[in-house]
Formats: sequence, structure tokens, C-alpha cells
Amino acid sequence: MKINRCIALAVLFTACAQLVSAQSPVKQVGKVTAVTINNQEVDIATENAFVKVVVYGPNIIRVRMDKQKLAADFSYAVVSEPVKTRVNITQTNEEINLTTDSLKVNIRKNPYQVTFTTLAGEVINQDEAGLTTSWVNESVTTYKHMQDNEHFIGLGEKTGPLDRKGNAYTHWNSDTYAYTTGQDPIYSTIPFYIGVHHNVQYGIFFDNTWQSDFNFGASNNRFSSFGAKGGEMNYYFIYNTHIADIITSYTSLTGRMKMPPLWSLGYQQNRYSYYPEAEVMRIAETLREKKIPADGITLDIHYMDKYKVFSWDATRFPDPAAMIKKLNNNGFKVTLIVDPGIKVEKGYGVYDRGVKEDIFAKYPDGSYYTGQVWPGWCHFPDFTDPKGRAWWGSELKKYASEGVSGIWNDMNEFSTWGQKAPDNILFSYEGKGASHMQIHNAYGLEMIRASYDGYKAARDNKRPFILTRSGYAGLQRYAAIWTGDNRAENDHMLLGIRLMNSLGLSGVPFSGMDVGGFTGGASPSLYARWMQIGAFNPYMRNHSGINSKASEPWAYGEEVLEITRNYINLRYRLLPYLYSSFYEATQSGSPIMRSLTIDYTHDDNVYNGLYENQYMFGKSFLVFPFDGVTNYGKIYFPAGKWYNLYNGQVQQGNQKVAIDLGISQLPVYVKESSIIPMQSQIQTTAEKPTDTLYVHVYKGNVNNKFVYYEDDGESFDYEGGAFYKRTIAYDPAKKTISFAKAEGSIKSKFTNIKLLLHGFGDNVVVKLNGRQSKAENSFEALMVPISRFDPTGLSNPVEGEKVKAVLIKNTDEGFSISY
Ligand code: MIG
Repeated sequence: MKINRCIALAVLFTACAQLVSAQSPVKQVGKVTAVTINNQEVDIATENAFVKVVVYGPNIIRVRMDKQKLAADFSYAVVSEPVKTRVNITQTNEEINLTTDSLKVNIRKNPYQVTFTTLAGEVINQDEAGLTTSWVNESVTTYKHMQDNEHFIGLGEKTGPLDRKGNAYTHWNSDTYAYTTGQDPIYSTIPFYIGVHHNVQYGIFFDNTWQSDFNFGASNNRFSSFGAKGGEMNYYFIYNTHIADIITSYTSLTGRMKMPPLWSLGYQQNRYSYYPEAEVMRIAETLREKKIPADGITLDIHYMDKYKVFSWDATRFPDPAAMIKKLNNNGFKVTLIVDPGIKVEKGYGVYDRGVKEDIFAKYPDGSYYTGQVWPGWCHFPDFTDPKGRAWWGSELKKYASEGVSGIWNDMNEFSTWGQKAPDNILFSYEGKGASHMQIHNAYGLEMIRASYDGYKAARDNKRPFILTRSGYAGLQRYAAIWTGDNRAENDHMLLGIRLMNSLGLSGVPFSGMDVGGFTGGASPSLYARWMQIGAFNPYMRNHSGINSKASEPWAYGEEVLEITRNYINLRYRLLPYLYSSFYEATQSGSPIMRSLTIDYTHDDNVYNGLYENQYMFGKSFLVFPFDGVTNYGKIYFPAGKWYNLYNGQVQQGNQKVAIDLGISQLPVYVKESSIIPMQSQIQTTAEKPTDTLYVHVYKGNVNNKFVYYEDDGESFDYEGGAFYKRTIAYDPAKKTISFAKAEGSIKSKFTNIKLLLHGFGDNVVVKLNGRQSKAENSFEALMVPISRFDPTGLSNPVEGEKVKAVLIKNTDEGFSISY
């Protein structure tokens, strides 16, 4: 009896244990049960899931998994197909092995576990044994083994430190007025990050638009993970030997930006809001009068009639087309804010046409979803419907006919008062049908796609300039992004830099922040520092919130005005460098603001919180963005040789150095061997520079190449060859600086080249194509500061850096300078 009862209990206990395991709320991928190899693809069935491994290219492996058979493939982010790739795939009872020319993939079968290694067998990235991938209800997560001293960077517009180790993040696009420097989520979703450890680096792009979560060792010491509330596990693993190439691989998937209109690289003056017309004109005229170069004026929501998009307030702006024409004639382009919410109002043409075309998002019962935002109760265009995008494009024609150059898409998270649009709103999702939960994070992306395509068509194929607050991976194809409602605080200035650096690592080169701060008011020194840094941002936008103190460059007194002008001047003289850097972004995806992790990946110092805000602007300028008030102690010079921008003094790298943080000069250093093309001072890109291209070369020990690029700055003709391009190469071993023969079908706007040699010494003897050439003394250093208020007295150009200059007639032929 006793024994029997024991046995009975034991049986019961075993049964219970089995029950528990059978009904575990966590469903693991489990054991591989079947494998089919198909050229570059491997289909795998497991106990609980279906897995598809696709070789997308020698450096990119895609992994898809679902609990049910994989659905038809679709992505808003990925615009490329797998590339035919040489790959060797073998299997045994225990494992499957894939080898490309760049990496190896090992898949263990019992249970499923994937490991990516280099060809030499070093582990790059590995599923965490025992956890791998699993589901909790519809939520799916992949767990990766945390490597020793692993760093995590990227993940798009995410707050917090550069190195994301120890933190976790959520993607759910949100309108976050005056967000804090650690707030998460904010406006955009780019589920792509880069991991760095033991001399390797890799990227993981988790292409899933549902709410997603990334954990880089927050509250655990075992794994990094990524997962989403619904949809497939669907990630691309990328391995290259340099971070720059990882970004190139990532943007081969998600696309690259097109050339921006040249004017959009000029200074942009914004305010919430400039009105009426007289005020707009006053701002434009004051910029000219005070000789602050500028290209853009942006009109915020008060230009509209009661915030109804595609309308104008007739009292404030009686004749928009005429006003815009006047501004254009004065070298200003106009950008208008255009929000997604369409006011529900019979007789308002935009609304009526939207209803007629039936392009608004609906509840399951077929009625339109109605939410409140600026205009009052609104319907929301379904940009996931081709019909909705086409309708939006046709509405945009009005602005095109009025001469508007830029479209600023705000509130496209999408944002509504209450910030809680229901889950059950239905969207077309290209005819496949999806809930708000599934497409929320892609709403902004599809809106800017509609704006970009629509505005391109409406303006006879002129390059559209679209500015967005929200987006998803791939947004770089359509828009520049700015980082929303920051605060006029030092920490926010620095956070803005990290946000842009992170966006750059995540495939988005064209970014900006509200320079000067959106909420609150900056101190004069903070404002001055911020404007200096703004001159070294891809998109330079000064903006400030309603009811805040004026934030134009003259609002902080004479000294700040002078400092600000000095740096905007520099930005305009640097436009040939900047434009060429943008050209490179269109070719390789490489960012304009380059996190130091790109070029100094395995230098632990660059991840250190003390130095995490330092960045490169293009490939030549090292910017130290300190406020000049707070004493951060030392700054860090990575390996190599660096030249002080202001006096040419050489600073050896691999050192932490204390420098003077006075406010009139932003600490900027030029990397050795740099090649920096510049032009004469202009006040707007509508003005022609003089006929001389200034090419600054800094002596160094490393080879360097710079692709100099020009085109008409506004059309897509460059896609058909209407550009001017030549490679400038500096070879220190051969002691040559060579200009290759020009490519492309147009002529350069510069008929002369003035080569300025920094650090080559006073007695340098220069030969042009082998024949001795005259080298003159020149004091045209790249940047001669500064302000008559400058205590260092550097304002006197004669005390600036002395360099050697060589004047060359610019023909299309190649030539070489030796020294
Ligand atoms: O609910 O259009 O981030 O730049 O000035 C606020 C007014 C709406 C938020 C944007 C900001 C803009 C403001 N907008």
C-alpha cells in the first residue's frame, strides 16, 4: 500500500513535470527534423519552427524563422535581392555548414543553434546555447551569446550612451516633446546595430516593423537579444572587416540616399512659427544684412488656415507664391511643414478628395479612424496603400505650383493627442492587410516615400528635399531626419551628436538637430557652441519652440553673432568638401558625421563615456564638441597625426590631452593626409563662388584619396552622367598629389585650382607634371579665426597659419604635383 502510493505519486509527479514542459509558455526552436538545400538557401524544419537561411551575398546571411510555414516575403526596408554568391553548403547528422568567400555559418541540429565565424574560425556571433530563438505567445526573440568586452553601437535614433552595452531599447515610434537624454523610445525605428569584440565586428538588421526590443546585457550577464511582439524572426547577419563596409553592406539592403539639393546643405532658419509674411521677409533680410550665409527659411504650422494641411492662412500670407518668389530671388528656398492628419470637414477639398478616393485608415467595421491632432478631429491617410501615396502626391502639387522647395513631415509617428492610437486600426499594407500594431513603425517611412515620389513628380524631376521626424530602416532613401524636440541644454547638444552618429552608423547620413535647442532657452555660450557644432552637422537647422526666446544668430548679442557667422561662413566655404562627402554617401552609404568607432573600431578609448561625443565630420575633421563651460578635462586624439584647424600646429595621436575650451573656437583638428576642397565665401548657394577651387592638403604618413564631385545641384541629370568628378590622391611614399583626369559630361565651375600645402615646410620645392613650379607663401589657412572679441588674438590673419600655395589652371586633364 505504502509502496503503491509512492509509485502513484511518482507517476503523478512525472506526469506533472511532463505537462509543465509540454505547456511551457516558452516555445524553443528545438531539434532540426528536416533540411533542404537549394543553391544559396537552406530550408530547415525543426520541432517547433520553420527556418530559412539565405545567403544574400558573401557578407550577408539572412535568417528567417516562424512557428508556422514562412509567409510570402515582404519588406518596406529591404530593396535588394540576394546576389548570386559562391557558397559551399554541406551537412552531417549533427550540423550544417555554409562557407562563402567571407565567412562561415555553422548550424547545429540538436538543438538548432547558429554560429557565424570568420574563414579562420574565429567566432563573430553565436546563438546563446540553450536559449537560441524562442516564442512567448506571438512574441519572438533571438538570444546571442554575450562576448567578452563586447561593444554595441548603432540602432538608429536611440538616446543614451554611444556604447549600448548594459542597456535595452524598444522601438515604437513616439512623439516625445522635450524628451530626456535617456528616454526611450523616441521618434524613429532602425532595428540595426553593430557589435564589436576581439578584432571582429558585425551588423545585425532585424527587419520587423512590430514593436521590437533589443537587449544588450540589460538585467542579465548572458546574452544580447532582439525580438518583436509579432511577425517573423527575420534578421540579416553582416560581416565585413571594417565598420564602413558593414554600413555599405547594410545600405546595399536598405538603399542609399540620392544627391540632396545643394541648397539643403546651406544654413536653414526655422522657428515655430514665423508669421506673417512681413516677419518672414524681415528674417530673410536680416540674414542678408548681417551677412550670415543662409539658404532656407522654414514655415511651421502657423502658415496654414487653422492647421489644415495644403492651405494657407489668407491674412498672414495673402500671396504665398509671390512671397516665395521674392525669397527665391533673394537666395532663399522655402520649406513647409506638412503633417499627416487631415481635418474632418466637408467642403475642405483635401478631405473631400480623401474620402472620394477612400484612402484613410479604417476600423474593422469599415468606418474611418478619427483621432485628434492640430487641426482638430482628423482622419489619417493610409500611406501603406499605393492609392493613398498617389493621392498624397497629387495633393502636394499645390505646394509645387507655389514654388515650395522642401517638405517637412512632422507628427508622422503618427502622433495624436492622447498618444494612443488603437491597435485595431486597419491598413492596406500593399493590399495584404495589417493592423496598426504591425505597421505603426513603418507609417513615417511610407509617408516620406509618398512625399518624396510625389514631390519629385510634381516638380518636374527636381530633387525633392524631404525632412522627417519619424521613419523606419531605409528612410535614407527619401528624407533627411532631425531629432525632434530637444532641450536647450548642454547635455542635449551632446546627445544630438550621439543621435546623429548613431543614425550614421545605421545607414542615415543626412541628419540634423534643432541647433540652439527647441524647448527652453540657451545661454549665450551654449548657443555659440551649438551653432559652431551645427556648422559641422549634415543638415544645419536652427529651430526653437513656440513661446521660447528668439534664437536667430543675432539674438544673443554681438559676440555670439560674430562667432556664429564665422562658422556658417566656414560651412559655406567647405561646401565642395561637404557636397563631395554627400556624393560618397550616395555611393557607399557612408555617413557625413562619422562616429570614431568607424575608423578606430578596436580602440577602447572611443567607447569611453568621456570621449564618446567626439566625431569626424566627413573623413577629415575631428570635432570635439565641448561646451567651453563644463570642464571635461581631457580630450582624446586617436592614432595618427592631427593638425589644429586654426594654426596648423601638429598634435600626435594616441593621447589624452587637455585643451583650451574657450568659446570663440570650437576645437577641431584635421586628420593627416587630408584632402579638403573649398570655395570662396558666398552668402547662399544661389550665388556663384569665384573661379578658384582651393584644395588643402595636409602632410601625413598615410595614403589618402578624395573623390571630388560636382553637378548642377538640383536635377537628376547626374544619374545620366551629367557630373564632374575626379579623384585626388595623396601618396606620401611617392611624394605626390595627383589629380586624375576628370570624369563626367559637365565642366567644373572652377577654372583654377589653388593647392594649399599644410605642414610641407617653408622650403618645399614643388613640381607640376615634373617641372618646377612656383610655390607662394599664403596665409589662406583653412580657417582663420575668429572674433574681435577673441582673447587669443587669432583674429589677425597674419598670425594665422602660413602655408605654401600652388596655382594651377584647371583643365580636365590629369596632373600630378610632386614635392
Ligand atoms: O506638436 O509644428 O517637433 O519641430 O515646431 C508639436 C510645431 C508639433 C513638433 C516638431 C517641432 C515643431 C512643432 N511640432
